[in-house]
Amino acid sequence: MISAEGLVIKGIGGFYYVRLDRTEALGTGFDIIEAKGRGSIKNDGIKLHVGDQVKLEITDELNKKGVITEVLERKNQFIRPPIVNVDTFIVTMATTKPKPNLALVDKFLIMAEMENVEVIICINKSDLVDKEELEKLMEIYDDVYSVIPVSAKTCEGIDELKKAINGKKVAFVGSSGVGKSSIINLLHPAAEMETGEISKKTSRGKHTTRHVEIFNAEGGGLIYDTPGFTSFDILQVSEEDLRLYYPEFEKFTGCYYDNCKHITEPDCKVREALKEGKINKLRYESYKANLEEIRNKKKY
Ligand SMILES: Nc1nc2c(ncn2[C@@H]2O[C@H](COP(=O)(O)OP(=O)(O)OP(=O)(O)O)[C@@H](O)[C@H]2O)c(=O)[nH]1
Ligand SMILES: [Mg+2]
Ligand SMILES: [Zn+2]
Repeated sequence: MISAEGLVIKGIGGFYYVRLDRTEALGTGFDIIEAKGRGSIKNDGIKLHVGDQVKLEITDELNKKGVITEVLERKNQFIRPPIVNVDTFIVTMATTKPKPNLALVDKFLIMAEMENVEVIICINKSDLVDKEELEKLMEIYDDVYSVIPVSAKTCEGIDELKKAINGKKVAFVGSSGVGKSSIINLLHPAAEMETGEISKKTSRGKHTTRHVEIFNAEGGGLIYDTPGFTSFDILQVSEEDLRLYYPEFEKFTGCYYDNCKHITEPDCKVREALKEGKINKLRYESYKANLEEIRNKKKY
């Protein structure tokens, strides 16, 4: 029996695929072991996730099987998508097909803000719109986040994205069909993930990626591909706290009420900034949509 350490790069049906850190023991290159979690891990109430660094025992060298015995401490943890130890969220949207769902994009941003994870906004399918339309989308976020427009079809912007990844652990998140897997295929040609057509009828994605999976980035770093979804709840955020996760609002302090939600309150600095064009209107609209959703959820 050989003890080793490695990274969980995929998990399907109770099996975890662990890429070993050092493989001298096995005498091969980069090796992947199929492992189950030892009962004691489950007893501790830990569920293994893609991105976990683990200790394992290799029980069958020939068939590359093993048992995970310990999960090392996590830097951070997300439930949807279920990933851990991420440095950066690459929140991905498409210019069109599917049409941007800004309230949903914000939910990914909120998740990142809550865990203090860096954000890059990637606007894919730049080939499908004219320059003006693309710039309008970029403007929504470029006050706050770095925004990188790309096209997985023409490869426009892909080099810039590669530079931005720069050795980090980045997770591509976003709606189904926006092109996450298509982009990742270009960042690491060996990845060759399945990509899916967009439904002609609904212009929605078809949920091609079913499982989270980690790939090596060309210039160092790790890339997490995640399944897209078309909607999800936010979560544990309260009405009062939502505004905290819109960093550009925080620049405009001094509202009449300390706990101003920036909706109908008098003497609201955020709404003033909105009127003066200092806060993006679409971003404010999606803030309102998410606030409304939290309010409605509370009623039930
Ligand atoms: N025109 C155009 N089409 C693209 C581009 N990127 C991806 N597509 C197409 O969009 C469709 C969906 O792409 P995927 O990469 O499967 O999207 P995804 O975000 O991984 O979707 P899920 O795995 O379902 O979450 C495919 O038909 C791609 O060929 C692009 O930049 N331009
Ligand atoms: Mg995919
Ligand atoms: Zn206010």
